[in-house]
Amino acid sequence: MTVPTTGTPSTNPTLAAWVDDWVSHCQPDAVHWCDGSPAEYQEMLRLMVHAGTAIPLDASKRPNSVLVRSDPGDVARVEDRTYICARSQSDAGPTNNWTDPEQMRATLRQLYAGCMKGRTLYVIPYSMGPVGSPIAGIGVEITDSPYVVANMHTMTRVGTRVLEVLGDSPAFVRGMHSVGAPLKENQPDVPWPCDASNKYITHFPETREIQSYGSGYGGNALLGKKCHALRIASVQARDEGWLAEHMLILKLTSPAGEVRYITGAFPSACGKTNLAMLIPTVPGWKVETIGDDIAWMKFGPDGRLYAINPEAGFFGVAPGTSMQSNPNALLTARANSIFTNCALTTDGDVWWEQMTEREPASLMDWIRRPWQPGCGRKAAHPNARFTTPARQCPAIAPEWEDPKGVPISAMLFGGRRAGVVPLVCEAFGWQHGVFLGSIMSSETTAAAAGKVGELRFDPFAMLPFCGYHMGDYFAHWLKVGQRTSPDKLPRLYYVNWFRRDAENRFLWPGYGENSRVLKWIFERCTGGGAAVQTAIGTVPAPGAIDTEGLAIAPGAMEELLRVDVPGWLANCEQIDTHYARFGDRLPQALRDELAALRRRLTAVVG
Ligand code: OXD
Ligand code: MN
Repeated sequence: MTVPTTGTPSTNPTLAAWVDDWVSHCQPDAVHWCDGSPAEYQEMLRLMVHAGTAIPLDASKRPNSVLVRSDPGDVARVEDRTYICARSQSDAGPTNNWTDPEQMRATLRQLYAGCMKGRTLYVIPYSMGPVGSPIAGIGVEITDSPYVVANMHTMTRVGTRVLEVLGDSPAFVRGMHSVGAPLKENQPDVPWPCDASNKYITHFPETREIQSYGSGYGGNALLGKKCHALRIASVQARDEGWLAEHMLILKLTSPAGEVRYITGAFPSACGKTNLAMLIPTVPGWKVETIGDDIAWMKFGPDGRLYAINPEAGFFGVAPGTSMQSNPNALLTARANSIFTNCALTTDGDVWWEQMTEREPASLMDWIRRPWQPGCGRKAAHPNARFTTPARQCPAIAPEWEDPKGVPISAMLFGGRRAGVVPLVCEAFGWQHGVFLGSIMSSETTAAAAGKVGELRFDPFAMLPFCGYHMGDYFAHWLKVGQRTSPDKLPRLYYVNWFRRDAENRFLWPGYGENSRVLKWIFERCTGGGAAVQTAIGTVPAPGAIDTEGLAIAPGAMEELLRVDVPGWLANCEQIDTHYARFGDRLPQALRDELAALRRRLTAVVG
């Protein structure tokens, strides 16, 4: 039986056959090929409102925007249900869940049988990166969720022009997604269909495929983001000699008008969006945004690494975002945005914790319950999000969509560490920088399901996102450093905005004040920036960080830059355990770096 179809089906034979197979297996009531048009986006909003998934916000306050509340069982990425189904378990490595690909395909094939009954199957052709850019990549996502279609419209470039660039090529990432909630005849739908207790987020790196089942939320369902742009792309990058990283990209301009581009890898919900959009407190300096979450980097003809932001929107963490912490993010989300799991105000707008100085007198919270200040519950879910177009960001750099990318001068690695790790430390060279990236650790946040505040090693902020063996990933980074001359490589830095004093208070104010650290890094990249060599790396010399006008406790700067030798020696023990997981796939160069660090630390203690 032919299924009623709207939109223009692709004539690409590989794509058409792949879609046909899933249509006959999932048995949707209808098929729609997405064209990426504004009318299509509006239709998705209309469908969501009609189904009770979304409510329109007051157009005078938040034009063309909706609030969506998910099922409470489907609120974050599910790392324990995320699999890398490489042919050999050893290729997935010790940091990924693994199941044999054929076994996983069989499990999912069964779950997908008839899973779209009563629903529409949408085909979303998308480009990660500016359409046609030599650094960009194409994917096609099949989904039965209008929420996913609408979010993909904002987060990626969707539609006909992508199919034109793809032509008849079979080189696209295949993403299959279903919320896993078929409808029987006359069965009413629920506002957020999902199969909360039976989620699978699976990747088949060798065949560049993704199969996701049961969740409609964020990185579990918007397959262009974490699944394609990080897990599958990291494998492509290894095979082809480039980098797909969990990094923001920013443009830093000095008062003299000189420009440097910087990337930064930080674990989820550690302030990447804030850093990418910060408003410097140092007079005359300017930060503009290229991307807030993912960077794809390839070598240009001049031997330098050029980065693009593969995404077209921001899927930002809402709680904590305010006109104080990140005005540019709030202003970006002023219109044309989808808010998920935020609270609803009595006048039809959204609210979340710390959005305003004073809490509203009453709200409807994210699980649709009445909420008042002091009631003991959060109004918004801690992982509530806004999906908003990057082009609306007041700080977006004019070149953010340049197909050739921007040349990177420095890369930051950072985590959330209450102690030990100083405010900033420059690597001695590429190999030492790769070592610093490999030992990054952070206290966990609400972006992933699980316990918040536990210390975990999160190398390069890629622990949940690396699509292959992490030991091989380190080796790949080392190899990238050998592909060009050292002076063309970005300088590498380890930063920590979250160090605390003995009373557990933050030592560093963060946010716009981070521009002081960026300024020092800029100076280092342009031949200045006074520095001292320590056992752990090169740190700013006393007075080298511009503290003019900075309100900071006496002695805090010294403490922020202090090398805590006993703390680092204890850290080395933890690194031993962390490294032991990678067995003989841990590059010898990193073992050597750890041994050298120990020697330098021991020499300090004498
Ligand atoms: C994200 C994440 O959503 O890292 O960006 O969890
Ligand atoms: Mn992220």
